[in-house]
Amino acid sequence: MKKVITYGTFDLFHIGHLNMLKRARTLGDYLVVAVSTDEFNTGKHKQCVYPYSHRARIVEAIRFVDKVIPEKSWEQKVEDIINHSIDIFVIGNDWAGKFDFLKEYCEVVYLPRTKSISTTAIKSTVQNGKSIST
Ligand code: C2G
Repeated sequence: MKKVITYGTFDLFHIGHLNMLKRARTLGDYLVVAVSTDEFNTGKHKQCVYPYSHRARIVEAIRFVDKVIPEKSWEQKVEDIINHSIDIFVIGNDWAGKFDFLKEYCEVVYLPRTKSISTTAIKSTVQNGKSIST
């Protein structure tokens, strides 16, 4: 069984998140998603709309997500990869190169982001009373 892991905040869950999780899952047979805790997001200077418990439960409800764990620190990735016997680490190419040090432990794959959607864009779209285009 090929196990995949990915990390993220997944606030205001949107199609960009879904595309990433689906593509990550299709690289293997089992997908672990580490969702950033509220405390960790403070360190990322990210103020979430949804609290961790909501973000984790939404991700957990996705058919092709097999396990959700909390992301509490930048340093936990190596331990997660070892503890969960991960074969592939996947994340968006906005992080390209940042996690190459994990190549010692597993395959590292950076996938293109979904264009023209982001949590930030959603927030401003809602504030302006507009809607997201397809
Ligand atoms: N993503 C995407 N397309 C978008 C928006 C996000 O493919 N339009 C991907 C990101 O590249 C990332 C995942 O969805 O792989 C989650 O994105 P965020 O919730 O913004 O997570 P981030 O802040 O990048 O946290 O330790 C790593 C960090 O926790 C990653």
